[in-house]
Amino acid sequence: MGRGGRLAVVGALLGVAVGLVVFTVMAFLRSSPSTVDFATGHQPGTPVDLTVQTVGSIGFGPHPTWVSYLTQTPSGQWIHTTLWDLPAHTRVNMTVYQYDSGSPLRNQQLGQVVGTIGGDATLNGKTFRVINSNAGNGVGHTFSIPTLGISVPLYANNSNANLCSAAPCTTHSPHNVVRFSFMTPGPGQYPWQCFVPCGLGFLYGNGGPMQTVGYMGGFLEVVA
Ligand SMILES: [Cu+2]
Repeated sequence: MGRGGRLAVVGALLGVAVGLVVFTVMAFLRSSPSTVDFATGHQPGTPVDLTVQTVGSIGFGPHPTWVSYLTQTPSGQWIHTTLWDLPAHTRVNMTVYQYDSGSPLRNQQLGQVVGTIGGDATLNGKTFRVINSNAGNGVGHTFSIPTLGISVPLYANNSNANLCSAAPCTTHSPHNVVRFSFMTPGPGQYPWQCFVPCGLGFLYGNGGPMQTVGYMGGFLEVVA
């Protein structure tokens, strides 16, 4: 093969390699979870209802065994995402369907409800300000927005019960309903996450789903 031929082969191989890299990068970028829009068309002064669920294992996608949150869209569809667009200075009425089991908290501080309107939350209709995770079923997850000083413990289900194993779970499975409200601040991006080290099989429980957007953490994109 002449010099020109060899150059052509090398060039072609290089082209394929670059193409593969670009394809992989684009596939990775596209895989980021979608955002549920609660801001567009919002009537100023009215609250936003935001409903999520926690499941012990998502049951599909690249990490079917990972623990996860899911979000319900305004039209009622369950989506595997933790990214929300929200209007600024607006009351958010949160409902969490908690389908997972739990354990005693390593840090008892996280058993407290902080930063919500009224400083409390309801568990299956009963108001509470703290959960003693050393009693009963323990705590499965928290819903926490560190930069806003908001945190709510999510009481767990009995791990011996017939728990839902794949999302989205329905209320036919054992669950706890946790409700609370908070105010969104001014525009900006605010991370939220679970503070229970629930990443089973990862170092100290803090890897995997605990550090992957779409599973145990996400963002509030607060818009004006
Ligand atoms: Cu968690």
